[in-house]
Amino acid sequence: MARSTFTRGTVAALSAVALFALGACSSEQAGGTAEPTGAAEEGGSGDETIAIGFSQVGAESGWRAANTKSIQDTLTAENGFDLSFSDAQQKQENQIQAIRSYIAQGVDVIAFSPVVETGWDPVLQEAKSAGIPVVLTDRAVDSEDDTLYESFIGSDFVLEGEMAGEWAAEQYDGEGFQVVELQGTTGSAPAIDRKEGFATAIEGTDLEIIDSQTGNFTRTEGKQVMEGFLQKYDDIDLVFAHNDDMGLGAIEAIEAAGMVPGEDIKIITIDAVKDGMQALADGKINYIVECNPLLGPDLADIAKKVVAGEEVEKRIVVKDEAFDQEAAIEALPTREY
Ligand code: GYE
Repeated sequence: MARSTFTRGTVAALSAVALFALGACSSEQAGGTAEPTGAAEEGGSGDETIAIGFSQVGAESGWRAANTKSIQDTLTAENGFDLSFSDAQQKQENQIQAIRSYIAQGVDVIAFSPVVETGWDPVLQEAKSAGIPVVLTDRAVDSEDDTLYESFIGSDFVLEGEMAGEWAAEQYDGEGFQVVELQGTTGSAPAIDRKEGFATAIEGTDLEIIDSQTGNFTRTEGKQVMEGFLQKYDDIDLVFAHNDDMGLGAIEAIEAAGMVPGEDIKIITIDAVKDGMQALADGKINYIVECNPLLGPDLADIAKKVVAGEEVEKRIVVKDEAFDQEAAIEALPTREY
């Protein structure tokens, strides 16, 4: 796909200007949390409030909690939004239902983070027919028709997987490492892309993925799957977990089996949320590739432009860093999430 890209820094700068301009003409208000309201109550006549419906994936991880907070803290009445927020509990049918109810409410914009990649065309077509623009955040959809959404804001998950794999190869190639992989939610963009990126990066090395199963991005399932791996194999050298939470679950399983995580079995994860970074600082995780969850400001910016009928970038790529133990110790005190 040939898509134009726009980096987060630029967007953040633009959105800061937009928010400042808005703040300057709104009356002082204490910034409370966004309320799930019935959207544009008076039909939006006169005032410029943007009614936005947001369908969140769920509350499966620390990353998701930080992402929800960023969205709710940014799409406030003070910033010119009337936010309807819903949590789909990791179920596509719940997201489809939420999107349909936003269409029925007649919101100005719909935003969502699609739990899985496929199966969205019919509901997105309904939004399009109703004239309601859609913005994707965090995860992509797999659709032939990219007129079904205005913009997709989120990280490059293939690159994240590659960064994890490159570090693994750099550290451990030549040692015949046996790797187990804890995959994210089956069919989700980050699970598909991180798996692909990691596999590509370790190609041609002697690191071998001996098993790969989903832990659904949760700590509980990550632990259960790791327990299964530990029963099945007695020579696991490295865990690649598609997020911190599953890596933290794996730590519990490894410790329960009488081994030392980070030493007997190395661990690489993705996200770099607080709990993960703490485990990295403590030496229980060896390396973390960041996935920035603070998408609220970019979403606010794009939503305003879309409603104003302005042209927006089709793809906004969020930049991510990576951390080893030393970098985690340094970053932790000022970490926002
Ligand atoms: O890595 C994981 C969350 O879609 C990038 O979803 C997101 C992923 C994140 O559950 O922790």
